[in-house]
Amino acid sequence: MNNRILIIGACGQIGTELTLKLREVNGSDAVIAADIREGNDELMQSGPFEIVDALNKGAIEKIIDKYAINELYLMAAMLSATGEKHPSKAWELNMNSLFNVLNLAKEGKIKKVFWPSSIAVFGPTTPKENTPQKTIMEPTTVYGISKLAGERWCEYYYNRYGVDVRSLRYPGIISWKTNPGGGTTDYAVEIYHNALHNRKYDSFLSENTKLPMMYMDDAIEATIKIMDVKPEAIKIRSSYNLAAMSFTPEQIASEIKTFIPEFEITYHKDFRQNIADSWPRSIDDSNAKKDWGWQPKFDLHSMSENMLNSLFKKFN
Ligand code: AKB
Repeated sequence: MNNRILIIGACGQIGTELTLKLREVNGSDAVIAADIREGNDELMQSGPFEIVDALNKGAIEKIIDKYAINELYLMAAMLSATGEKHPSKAWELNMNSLFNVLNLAKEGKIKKVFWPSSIAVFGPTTPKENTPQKTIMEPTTVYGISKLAGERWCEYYYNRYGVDVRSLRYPGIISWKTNPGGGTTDYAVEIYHNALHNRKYDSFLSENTKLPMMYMDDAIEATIKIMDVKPEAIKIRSSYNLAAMSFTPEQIASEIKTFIPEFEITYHKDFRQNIADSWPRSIDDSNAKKDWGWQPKFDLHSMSENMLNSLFKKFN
């Protein structure tokens, strides 16, 4: 059966690049982008687009019927920092959008679902280095609580109703095409923009705050790969740990200085420091490597080179 794909939350940081890549692979007409608002020109001009609220199950169902969709990526979510400002809205969006999609799959409307989880499922009592797939999970943010609950529901719908749902615990994602919004790891994107345009950056996380991160190209590759493998290869139906690199603000700043020697960083922590302090510093993703052949390509140096070159071309 040919893939007929719907991406909800297609205009966000990951949704935008995922849509473009899936259109490249499957053909533009087979990949429907949907979001509550329009996206950037490249996304809007590359294929079909529908306005949809992820909380409106009936509206999602209409789009599924209209385009004969069989595969759905639910990328709409409220991230960690914004979630702390609007806890009940974050819970409502993150949970009910997932229920809408899982129920549509349970009703046989779609055959396969991708839903992103996050390193935010872990909390201060989780082992911080090389955090295992299975470990203590006591998240302290509403975003993390919603992702952990979502993981349990994904596994439940797989076990109870046979829903083919697949998921990754994304680390902080770094990209140049679309900005992230409302996350704690967003500093690692802002820093490149500021390095290029202002030669300085004021970090809202302290110099030694080490967090797991990944370049967008790797995140997209992992997402497409886990959706492509046979169902039998997926041994974990909650969500897979996923890793590429870990670094601190100080380490990313000194890497940027190898390209822009005048660059300077200062530090003024805000409420996001507490969130970052509750998360792992590095992740053990050996299950993803073993079960479906995951292997990241970018490290801090190759990512920085690619980010700075791409941003330079975009703005000049
Ligand atoms: C955030 O910072 O909230 C996200 C995430 C790690 O899931 N980027």
